[in-house]
Amino acid sequence: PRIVTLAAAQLGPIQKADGREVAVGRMVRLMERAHRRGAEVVVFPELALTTFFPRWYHEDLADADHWYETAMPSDATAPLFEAARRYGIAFHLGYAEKTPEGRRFNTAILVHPSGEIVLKYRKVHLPGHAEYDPRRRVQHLEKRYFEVGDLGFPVVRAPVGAQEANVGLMICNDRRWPEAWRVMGLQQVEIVMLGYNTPSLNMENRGFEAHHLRVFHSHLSVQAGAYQNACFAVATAKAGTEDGHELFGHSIIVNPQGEIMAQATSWDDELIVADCDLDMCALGRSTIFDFARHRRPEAYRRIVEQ
Ligand code: CDT
Repeated sequence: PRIVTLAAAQLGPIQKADGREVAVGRMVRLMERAHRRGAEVVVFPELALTTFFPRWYHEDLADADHWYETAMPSDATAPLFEAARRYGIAFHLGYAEKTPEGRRFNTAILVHPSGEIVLKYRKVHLPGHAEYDPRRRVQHLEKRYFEVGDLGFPVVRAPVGAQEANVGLMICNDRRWPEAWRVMGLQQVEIVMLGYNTPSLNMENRGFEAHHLRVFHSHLSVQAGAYQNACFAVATAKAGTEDGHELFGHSIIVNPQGEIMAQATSWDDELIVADCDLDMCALGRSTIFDFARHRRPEAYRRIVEQ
C-alpha cells in the first residue's frame, strides 16, 4: 500500500473585522494538531485568510484591495510556511490573489514543507454576479472581484509525505461541475484538494431551495467526482456564522469508491484526518472507469462546443 495521511483543516467563521493574524494564528495551531495526529498534508479552505468577502459590495474595486494578497508568502502568511517547515507538513491554501499586473483571481496553492509552491490553481467556475443585485438577500460578487482562472485544471506529480502522488486542485463551486473532475481524471489525478465557502441558505431569492439539500448537494458532488474519477478528495469548508451569514461546514475526506472516510461535525476550527492508500485508485481506473477501454469521446462533442 501507498499510504498518505491527509487532513482537512476546517476553519470556523472569520469576521469582517478580523485581520490576517487571526486566521493565520488559528491555522498554525491546526497545523500543530495535524502534526501530532500524523498528517502529511493539511488542506485549508477557499479564501482562508479573510471572511468570505464577496458578500460585501465595493463600488470601487480599489477599495477591495485589502482583501487580496500581492505576495505569497508575505509577512502575514510567513508563519504558515514556517509551520510547514517545522512540522514537515505540506499545506493547501486558498486566497485572493492580485498579480503585479493588477489581475485578480480566486487562487489555491499547494506548498511543500520546504516552502516551495508545487502547484497553483485559479478558480474557473465563478458563481454569483458582477454588479450589485438588489433582489438578493446577500450579495455574491465573485464575478466582480475575480477573473476566470487562466491555468486550466493542472495535475502535477508531487511529493506527498513519503509518497509521490498526482495532485489536482479545485475551488468551491468547481466541485459541482463534472467537467472539472473529468479533466483532472484524464490526467490520472489521485488526490483532489478543494476548499469551499458555501452559505447554508440559497440567497438568490429566485425560488425555494430546501435547506437540507445544501449539504447533500455538496457531498453528492464530491463523492460522485471522486468515484467517477477513481481518486481521493479532501473538501474543506469555512463554517459557522460570519457577521450574521451562516456557512454550513461539513468538510469531508472521500475515497475512490465515493465513501466518506472522515467528516467534520462542528462549525468551528476542526481537523479531520484519514489514512489514504493511493493504490485504491487503481481499482476503478483499471475496471469500470478504465478510460482507454470504455470512454467514448466521439459521443461527447457537445461538451466542448460553445
Ligand atoms: N464560494 C463558492 O463558490 N460558493 C458557491 C455558493 C453558490 S450557492 C449554491 C458554491 O458553489 O458552494
